[in-house]
Amino acid sequence: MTKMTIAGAQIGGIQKDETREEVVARMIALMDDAHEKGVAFIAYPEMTLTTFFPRFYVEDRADFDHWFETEMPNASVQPLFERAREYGMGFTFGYCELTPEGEHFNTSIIVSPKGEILLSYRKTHLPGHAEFEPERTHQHLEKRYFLPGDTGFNVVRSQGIIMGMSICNDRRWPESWRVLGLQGVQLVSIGYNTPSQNNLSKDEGIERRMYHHELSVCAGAYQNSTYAIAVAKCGMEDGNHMFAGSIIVDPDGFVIAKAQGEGDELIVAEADFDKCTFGKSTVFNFDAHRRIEHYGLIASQTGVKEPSE
Ligand code: CDT
Repeated sequence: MTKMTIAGAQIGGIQKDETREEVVARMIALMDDAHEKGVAFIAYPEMTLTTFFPRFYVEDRADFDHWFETEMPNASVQPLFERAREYGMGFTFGYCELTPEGEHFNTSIIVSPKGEILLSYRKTHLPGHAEFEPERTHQHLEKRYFLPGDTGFNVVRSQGIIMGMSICNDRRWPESWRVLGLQGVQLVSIGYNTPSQNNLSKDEGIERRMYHHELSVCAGAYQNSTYAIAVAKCGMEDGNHMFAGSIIVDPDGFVIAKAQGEGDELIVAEADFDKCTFGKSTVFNFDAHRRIEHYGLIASQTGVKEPSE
């Protein structure tokens, strides 16, 4: 029997000139609050340490290397690691990783209550585009600044359960969830930065975007019988709005905690990980019911091929 109090630490907008130290102080304030509430595991968003810079274009991408971390942990985040160790709290957060080989990834890590990095995940599904597109009102240049992740979706045992990660756009792809589900995942943490502005469709307002976010996380959790924490960096960043809507979802696909505002905010839920067993042993007993002989296209074909007329 594993029960645990889990939390999502939503972070309000981070402006361009905010320092890592200032952001880490905000993260620690939420961690202090979480500790008072008995939280054992806390999830922070995608790219927690900096503004969501892929909205800006630079010709020479090296000019943006200052948004990246060349080691983890480093001096800026050390106080967060120390506070978590003091509290015996596990955590996860996202940051931009620049490897010694000069590769750029959108990364997140799971850290044990002892402060050890147990798992590193590099974002697989990079939305947006690689070049400046003048017809867009807002640029989304993740494909310019990051390589597609090379880790795949892995899990780790920590704090008595099986944990895994996705990052932002990954939550919309059932394939991400299923690969984690096939490893018995019981808690998926997903950080996100989702711009509210729409570039190419006037019909798609914030309500629809929010619905698609919740739909994706609830479906992923239900169909793999896992808890999920989906946590935003949101609000206004340098004049650009990103929606909030951080949620914790149970293995039945129900939202059990939800952020009310668009600033720094803690959402907390009691998780009983035994509840993962029901779905995993009945309707989503993969071993009993999956038919992999019919799923080949999923792993062999990227785009749609329609039949000939
Ligand atoms: N950060 C991130 O992946 N955001 C995307 C925005 C998609 S619209 C270009 C998301 O899926 O939320």
